[in-house]
Amino acid sequence: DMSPEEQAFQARIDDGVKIEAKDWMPEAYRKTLIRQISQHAHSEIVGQLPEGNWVTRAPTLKRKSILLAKIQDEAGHGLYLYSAAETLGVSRDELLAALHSGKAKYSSIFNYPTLNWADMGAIGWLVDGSAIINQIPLCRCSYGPYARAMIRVCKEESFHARQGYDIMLSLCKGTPEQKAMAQDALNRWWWPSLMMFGPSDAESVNSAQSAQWRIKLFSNDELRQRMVDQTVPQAEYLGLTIPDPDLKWNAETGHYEFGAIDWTEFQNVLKGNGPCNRERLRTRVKAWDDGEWFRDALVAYADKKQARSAA
Ligand code: FAQ
Repeated sequence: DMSPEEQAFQARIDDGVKIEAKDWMPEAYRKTLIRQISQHAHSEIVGQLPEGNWVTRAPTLKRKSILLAKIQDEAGHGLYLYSAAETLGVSRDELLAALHSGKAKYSSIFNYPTLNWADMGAIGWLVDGSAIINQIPLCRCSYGPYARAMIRVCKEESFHARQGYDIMLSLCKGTPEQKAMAQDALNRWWWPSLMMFGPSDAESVNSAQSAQWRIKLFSNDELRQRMVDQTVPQAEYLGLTIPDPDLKWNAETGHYEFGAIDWTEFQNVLKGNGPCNRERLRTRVKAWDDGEWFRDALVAYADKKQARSAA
C-alpha cells in the first residue's frame, strides 16, 4: 500500500512531471537511481580502458585524434553522471569506494579484451550503438538531473557510433585481411553487445518497479530487439555475417528473430569472472591510489586559499 505522499509522487510521475533533487521521493526511488546512475557512471569510466589500449597503435594520426576525443568524451560522461548521482545525496567518494571494492557493478561489456584495431570499430558500432538505443529513452526518464545529462551524452554517443561504423567500413572496403579482421571483431562483440541490455524481461528483478517510476520506458528485451533490427541491415551493408545461425527475418512481426543468448556467460561476467574483470578493477584502483597525492594537493590548496580570504 502506498502512503498519501507516495500516491502524490506516483501521480506526478504519471502526469509526466520531472522529479527534481529537492523534491520529496520514496527512499527506494532514490536508491534505485543511485544504483543505476552510479553504475552507468562507472561504465563510462571503466569503458575508457578497452579503447585506451589502442591509442598508441591507431593506424593514422586522424584515427588517433578521433579515438582520443571519444575517450575524453567518456570521461566527461562519467563526470556528469557522478554529478547527477550526487544530487541524490551520496558522495563521489562513496560511489568510487563501492566501485573499487568490487561492490558496485559496471557494464558487463567492458570486461572483454580489445585484441585488434577492428575492435575499435566494433565497439563504436555495436557498443555505442547499443548505448544510444538504451539512453535515448533515458532523456525522458522521470528524474530531471539524469534525463538532462543524457541529452548531451546521446549526442556524443551518436558521433562515437558513426566513427565506429566508419572504421568498419574502411576495413570492409580494404584488403581481404582487413575484412577478416572486421568479421572477427563482429564475431567476438556481437553476443556481449546483446547482453548489455541486461537479463531477459522474465529475469529482470528491477524492471517492474523502474517502469512504474518511469526510470525505464522500455524493457530490456524491447531495446535488445531494437538493436538487432537496426544492426542487421548495417552488417549486410558492410558485407559481414552476424555470428548467429538462427537469425532470420520474420515478415509477419517485422522483426528479426535471433538465437538464444548464453546467460551463463553473462552471469559469470557479473560475478567478476569475465576475461578482464580483475584487470579492469586493478587498473582503476591503481589510478585512484596513484592520484592520491594530487587530490591531497588540491584540498590543501583550497584550504589555504580559503584561510587567506578569511584572514
Ligand atoms: N552489465 O533488473 P535488471 C556506456 C545487472 S553504455 C552489468 O534488468 P536494471 C557507453 C543490474 O544492474 C553502458 N550488470 O536491472 C560507452 C542488476 O543488478 P543490481 C552503461 C548488469 O537496472 C560506450 C541485475 O543485473 N549503460 O557505458 C547488466 O533494471 C563505449 C538485474 O538486471 C547504462 O548503465 C550489464 N549489462 O536494468 C562507454 C545505462 N545488465 O544493480 C565507453 C543505464 C543488468 O540490482 C565505450 N542503465 N545488470 O545489483 C540501465 O538502463 C539499466 O541499469 C540496465 C539494467 C538496462 C543496464
